[in-house]
Formats: sequence, structure tokens, C-alpha cells
Amino acid sequence: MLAPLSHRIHGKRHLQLYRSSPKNNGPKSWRIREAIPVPKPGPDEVLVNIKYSGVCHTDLHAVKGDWPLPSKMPLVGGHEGAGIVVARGSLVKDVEIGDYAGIKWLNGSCLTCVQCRQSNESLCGDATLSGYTVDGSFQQYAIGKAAHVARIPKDCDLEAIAPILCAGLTVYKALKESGARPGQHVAIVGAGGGLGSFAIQYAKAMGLHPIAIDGGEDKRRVCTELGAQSYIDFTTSEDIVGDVKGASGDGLGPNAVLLLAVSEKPFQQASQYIRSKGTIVCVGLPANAFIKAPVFDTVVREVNIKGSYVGNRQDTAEAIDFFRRGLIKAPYKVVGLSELQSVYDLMLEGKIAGRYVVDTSR
Ligand code: 8ID
Ligand code: ZN
Repeated sequence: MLAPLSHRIHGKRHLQLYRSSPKNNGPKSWRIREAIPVPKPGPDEVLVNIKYSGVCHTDLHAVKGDWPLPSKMPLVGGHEGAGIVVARGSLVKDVEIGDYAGIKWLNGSCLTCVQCRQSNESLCGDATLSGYTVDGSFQQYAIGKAAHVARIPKDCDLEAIAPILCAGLTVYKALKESGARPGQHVAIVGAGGGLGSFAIQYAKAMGLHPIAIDGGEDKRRVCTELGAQSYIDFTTSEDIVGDVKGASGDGLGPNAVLLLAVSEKPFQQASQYIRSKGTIVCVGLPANAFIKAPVFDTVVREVNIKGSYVGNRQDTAEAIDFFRRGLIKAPYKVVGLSELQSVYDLMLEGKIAGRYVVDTSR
């Protein structure tokens, strides 16, 4: 099955991140490797010819090494990879060569532990993570466990669907976790970024009123165009708590808050503006950060605070279906894989409104 691929090996590109020294926890450098062997899928795996891959802030965390979770090194990053199945292992029966498929953050899980059996696959102790504990989608050929690769319908555009595989899926699941009902208000913190811009679209599609919080005029424009009911600029607002409450219709605060920002402060503010009985969903993963909430208020106002971590296979299928129905259109820019460093530079400065997607062929 794999033999015919060998002639295509020339020109394969793998982007790899190298730690400057094994003991050094500081920033790593990356380089492009060309003409390297195409990996061979194991019996329960598929090989996907990645066409496009979105760039998530998680990839930047992997470069910086700022999470308390060790990554593989050297590493090929990326976990929003959309492409075409070109080979499959002997046990794979339900994915065909030529199918569209997505390599997402959860590359594989055991499928037999108590968490997997209850559809909490991302909580599996043996989960493998694309672009973190196994090589990801910043390359032309990537491997995923057949059970976990996203099934992408053939009528979907691979370029546009790439960010759904993490950003879209994650915020869709987080909105479900928030318990917010159609007609209610949800504050989206970090609304102009990658996850945030998709969150506005999913929230709208789910009948919610999105209150966007981010910084700067570029993000104001994007959030407003995407359908945010109001925009609060955290860099200029003199009273974030008052402004968020004021944007929630009756002034009692949003029913839900999605914390998507890569900064600690909003994780310490949300408990002040959430509506009583409302739910704060933590999604962003700023390094070394803590959530803060007064115990008294949390109890007597019955505030829920929870985490939400990507989504399972069913969430993936549902998030893709929203996209397929034309309900999710967030802005993205396509650049070549070789321009990845400039994307990271912009991301570090907080200058990306929406998502960047890399084309693995250039
Ligand atoms: O499953 C998960 N929980 C999951 C999945 C995917 C990504 C978690 N993440 C994490 C990433 O690792 C990262 O920590 O979510 C975070 C956001 O990822 P992203 O959306 O890909 O990052 P971005 O495009 O850089 O957007 C971040 C936005 O936050 C804004 C920035 O301006 C930017 O638009 N922001 C910041 I930084 N501080 C803010 C503040 N105080 C803020 N917005 C409002 N208030
Ligand atoms: Zn991601």
C-alpha cells in the first residue's frame, strides 16, 4: 500500500522544532526539513496528505515550552491539519483512500479506559496530542489514529475548514459546556483572536448574543463584522466589569463567559461580572496563571466555574456540520509553511485578528 508513495518522497517538507539544548527550557528554534521519508501508518492509523493547517496559539506554547506538560522533541507542530487520506493500516475499514480527513489535537486515545468509554476521550491517560506528544500537521504527510481523525465531507473547502479542527471544535464544545440557552448572553474574552472569532460565529449560530472583549480597533472591526452585539476594548475600558454587565441587556451580567485569552487578568475578573447562576468556562491556557473568585459570592450567587478541553469525536462531527451548513465564516489568511515564524511573531504581539492557515506546499 505504501510503496507507490515512495516516488513522492522528494520535496516532502517537515517543519521541526528543536530545543536549543535538552536542558534549556527557553525558546526553541525551528527549521524546515525537505525530502524526508513519508511515515508509514500502523495497523489502526491513517496517513493524511495535509494540504492546509491552521496555526493555533497552542503551537506557540509548544515553541515556548511554557506549559507544565513535556512535549516530544524534536517536534513537528500543528494540529489543525486538513487533507486527503493516502494510506491506511490493515485494521482500518471505515476510512477510504481519497477521503478528506483532519488531524486534530487529540491524535489518539486508548478507547477502552473509563474516560474513553464515557466519550471523554481528551481525558484519557494515554491520549496522544498532535504537534505536541506526536508529530503534527505542519508537514505534508501526517499520521493519525483512524478512530480519531476528523471525517471531513467532500463538499467542504480544506483551506477554510482547517481552523474548525481545533478553534471551531474547542469553542463549540465550550459553548455547550456553558449551558447557555438561545436568547441568552455570552461574554467572549479574546473574541478577536483565533478561538474568539469562531466563538462569535458559533454563539450566533446557537442563538446566543455574543459580547466581544478584546483590544484594539482591528479586533473591534472583525468582532462587529462577525456579529458581536457589542465590543469592549480591554485596553481602553476604565470599568470592564461595568461595561460587560451593561452589555448584557438587563445589566445583570452575561449568563456565560468563555475565557479564551492568553493572559491571567480576565481569569480573575470574570467572577465579578458573571450573572448569578451563570457559568464561567476556562479555555485559554496562559502560562502559570490562576483563576480567582470570592468564595462567598461563588456560593451565594451559585456561580459555576469549569474547564473545557477540546472536544470528543461527536463534538467534532457536530462542529464540522455547523461549518458545512455555511453557518461558520470566520476570517483567515493563508501563507506558506515557510512563513510560520512571521505568524508566531504576530501572535506574540497579539496582532492576529482571526486565524492564519499555512499551505504545506509552499
Ligand atoms: O481545549 C482547549 N482548552 C484549547 C484549545 C485550543 C487553544 C485551548 N487553547 C488555548 C491556547 O493554547 C491559548 O492559550 O486558548 C488560548 C487562545 O488560543 P488562540 O485563540 O489560538 O490565541 P490568539 O489567536 O492569540 O487569541 C488570543 C486573544 O486574546 C486576546 C488577544 O488580544 C487575542 O486576540 N487577549 C489577551 I492576550 N488578553 C486579553 C484580555 N485581557 C485578551 N482579550 C481580552 N482581554
Ligand atoms: Zn489548538
